[in-house]
Amino acid sequence: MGRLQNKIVFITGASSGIGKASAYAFAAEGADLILAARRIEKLNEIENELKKKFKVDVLTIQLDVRNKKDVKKAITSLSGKWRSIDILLNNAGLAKGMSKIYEGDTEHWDEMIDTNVKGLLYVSREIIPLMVERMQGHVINLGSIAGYEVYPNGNVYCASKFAVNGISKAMRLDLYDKNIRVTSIDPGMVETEFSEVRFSGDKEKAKKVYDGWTPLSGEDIADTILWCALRPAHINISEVIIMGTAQGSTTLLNRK
Ligand code: NDP
Ligand code: 8X3
Repeated sequence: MGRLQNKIVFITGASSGIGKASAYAFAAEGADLILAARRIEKLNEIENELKKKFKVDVLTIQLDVRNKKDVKKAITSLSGKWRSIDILLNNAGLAKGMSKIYEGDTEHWDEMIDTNVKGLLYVSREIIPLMVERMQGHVINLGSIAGYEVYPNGNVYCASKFAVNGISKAMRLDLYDKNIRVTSIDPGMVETEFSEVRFSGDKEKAKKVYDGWTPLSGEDIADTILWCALRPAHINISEVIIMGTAQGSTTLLNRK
């Protein structure tokens, strides 16, 4: 019997990378899942696999977290047991481009801030009240090492993750007396679709980021997220900074 039987986990950005790996990790512990992302066909494939392999209930929602109205509609229309969300994994996020602040693409800036900051807030605003009502829950936010350390040409992405860092700290102040845990998971480089998205589909350029060293995998982060979720109820893991052994900082990599 899984340790999260009868628990409900809501994951944003579950169609790929860390979110997808987390869906598998939570399902393996028996949790029922609400999976949200824009690419519904990917979510549907994951749903089928999870149901078959782990016999858990899965609900998929096509959702762009940037759309405040859609976020509200998706969450207010949840019914029955699906309203009793135990764990919210605020994972949807992305980087777009790398450039000097005076040369940045403002469309990229909007996309990063709207997704990483405003999207996370919209989803949280709808789900946390359901947790407060039940006086239980766990919010897990995907921050980044980029929320502690700025690197050259990372300006707006880093700023968006500094914002997530601040939001996680603020959530903890607002929720510690509501029996709701808040965890910030802050990885260094993880090999997912992240770099491909950052470099607008340039697979070669994306691959180079991970060449010559062993980066973290989505599964490594999912394992850490699950570990936080499985701590006894009186323990809140506030922040986890996790990097590959060959990563010394946002800019230092021990490539072979
Ligand atoms: P991926 O690109 O593999 O996954 C990103 C996920 O976010 C996808 O499922 C994507 O789904 C979803 N997403 C993006 N935009 C939206 C949106 N507007 N609405 C809903 N879902 C959206 O990258 P990762 O798994 O690496 O990234 C996950 C999180 O981890 C991000 O917040 C990222 O900033 C953070 N992170 C990543 C690190 C890394 O090096 N990879 C390191 C530190 C933190 P879809 O396109 O289907 O909507
Ligand atoms: C992703 C990690 O260092 O590429 O948040 O910005 S980094």
